[in-house]
Amino acid sequence: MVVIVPTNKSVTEFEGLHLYHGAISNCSMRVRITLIEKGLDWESHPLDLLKKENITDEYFGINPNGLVPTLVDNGVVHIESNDIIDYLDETYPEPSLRAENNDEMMEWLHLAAAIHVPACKPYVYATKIAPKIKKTKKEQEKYDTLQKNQELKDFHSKHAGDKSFQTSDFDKAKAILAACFTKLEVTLEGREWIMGDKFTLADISWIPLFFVIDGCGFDFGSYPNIRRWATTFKAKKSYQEGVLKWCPDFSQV
Ligand SMILES: N[C@@H](CCC(=O)N[C@@H](CS)C(=O)NCC(=O)O)C(=O)O
Repeated sequence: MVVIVPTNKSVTEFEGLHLYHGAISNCSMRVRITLIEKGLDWESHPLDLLKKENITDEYFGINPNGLVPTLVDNGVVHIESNDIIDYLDETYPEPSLRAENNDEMMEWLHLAAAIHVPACKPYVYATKIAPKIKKTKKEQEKYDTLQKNQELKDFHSKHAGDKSFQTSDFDKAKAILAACFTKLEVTLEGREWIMGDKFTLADISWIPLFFVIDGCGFDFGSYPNIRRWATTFKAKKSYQEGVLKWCPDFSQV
């Protein structure tokens, strides 16, 4: 659980579940799917990342990294999407989204979290997002003042101003993704879901990753089990309402 003491105290007054999220954000998709699977009511606070609505004093006062998603549960602020979905399943246990083998399930969540900055973010920015999200000089100055997280500063400096991602950044990201999707492909052999017969947080963690990376043109031709898994989850209401309602087609972003 990653709980934040916000400097923007307005959120501490919130009652019930509130989600700050982005339509095109794979990390936000995880939390939306989980809330829908659980049948929980939540108040939506959408932020348009392409309009840089996350880069404000108000939002950095809630999420100190300026990232979506942020969940506020009765005034308590939670960040980190994989921790949020784990928290939601523990706090609102019905229906359960937990595998019998909790350790193995959590490894999938930790893996998704671990590859976010080294692989997912550079792949998505290099293929699609970076040119659409260029900051003006003024916006860059604002970001540099607000952002204290060095890993995120380093990442965003790679496409600041006239700069763009190097081929080596992209190749490294693609190699990490290929290794992880190969592990997923092998795991899904003979299984409906990542952990077997039950749909769990492991699927919820990886479905949005598949959705955005596929939308960025990654070739899933040699991953038949992943394509079958994708067809199965595409029929779920939580996918239609948690992903497609907000972002009908990532390749069109
Ligand atoms: N580890 C974080 C990563 C969150 C993250 O990077 N969110 C992206 C959208 S998926 C974002 O807010 N990007 C805006 C930015 O980098 O400034 C989590 O899992 O919640």
